[in-house]
Amino acid sequence: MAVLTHLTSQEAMDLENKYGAHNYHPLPVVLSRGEGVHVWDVEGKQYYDFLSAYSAVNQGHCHPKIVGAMTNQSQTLTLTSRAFYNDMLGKFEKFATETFNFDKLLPMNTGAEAVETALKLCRKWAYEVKGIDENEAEIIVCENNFHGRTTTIISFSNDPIARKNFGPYTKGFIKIEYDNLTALEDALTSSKNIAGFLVEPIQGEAGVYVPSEGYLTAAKALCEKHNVLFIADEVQTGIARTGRMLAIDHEEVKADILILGKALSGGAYPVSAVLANDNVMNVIKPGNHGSTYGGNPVAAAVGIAALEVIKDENLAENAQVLGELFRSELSKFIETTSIVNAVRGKGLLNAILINDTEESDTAWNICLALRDNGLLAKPTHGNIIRFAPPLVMTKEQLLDCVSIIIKTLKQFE
Ligand code: IF1
Repeated sequence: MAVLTHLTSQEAMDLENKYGAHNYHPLPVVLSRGEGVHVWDVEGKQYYDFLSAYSAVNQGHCHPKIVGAMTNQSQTLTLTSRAFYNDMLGKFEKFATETFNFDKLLPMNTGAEAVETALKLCRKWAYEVKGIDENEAEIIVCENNFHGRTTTIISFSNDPIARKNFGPYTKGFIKIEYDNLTALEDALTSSKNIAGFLVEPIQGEAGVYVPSEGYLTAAKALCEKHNVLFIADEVQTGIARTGRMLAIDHEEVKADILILGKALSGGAYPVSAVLANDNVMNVIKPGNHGSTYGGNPVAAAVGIAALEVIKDENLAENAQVLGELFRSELSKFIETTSIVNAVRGKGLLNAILINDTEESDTAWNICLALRDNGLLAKPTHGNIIRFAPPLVMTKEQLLDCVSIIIKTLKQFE
């Protein structure tokens, strides 16, 4: 078989099953094109994308401005490594630090790399600025977190599937209950070696858990009181997804270390970043950290275009308005049905709780039926289905999707 022949969906799935590692269990649909809020499978069927590659495609699939920037730069200069300067990185760093109001940015590629970078940065600050004894730094994290899949990150995960048989695990992390300020204060006072608090402003993978109003504000204040860095992982919640540029903006909280990824590139190219002010970022010296592709010219061009699209098209405002409409429509339906217990979320990061056990396959079967009805979504844990369409969706399209979702849910009543 020539490598690039057209495949049927089944042929494509068979190839992946035979030649690919089985590290995923995808919904059985094979996509071959994306544009805006729509994707098409290899047989040409159109779907609404209600996952957005886990909130990476906030700007819509194949956004022309982002693809144009990527194409132009790819025909000019793709990669220099950081052994030399390039003419794009500084522009991206300036634009992004001004957008998020930080002194400096450290560019990486994936979200997990950015989380790892933030952890290293926090530890080095702890030893060289706070004065914690070397190798004694502790970072507080939350139960049911999701920050990526590297060995250190899964070391502080409590998801057995993500963690089991990948030991020995990295030390130096204290787990506390999410959205529990007493637990945070207890952890902060439990040791003089606390360096940072790493938190998702909304726990995405855990099931779109929105913390209590004021939690992030109070948590930041507690961190300040104890000279501990507040580290916001906005890889999934950032870049306008929740109705503000950052999810922590809903409470006007400023992170000491901000982690971005996913929609920082609009889903066109791996781009992630860690932002901090000089009092933190300047502990990093030449040779301390880096990556071959981190800050490459294509990533920089794509990152600039992706942020410009968010601003130019007012996507945070659109996410806010359409998110309220989505939850309002679903809430009305929930009053009339037995199959859904609740809807929750912020902006266009939402989830519904299916009225069945975590172990049931009802949520999965609902997602199969949604696929048949022209909308793609996927369960997070067991009985929770996440809904996260591209932020470029129109009101008419959203209402069309709401009717597809309700029609599908009724099939399971
Ligand atoms: C997969 C989950 C979501 C993230 C937060 C860091 C990262 C992620 C808050 C790491 C990545 C992705 C990973 C992707 C599916 C998706 C995901 F289901 F895995 F948990 F969104 F909830 N911080 N989340 O959400 O970024 O290294 O992946 O670029 O692993 O299948 P990454």
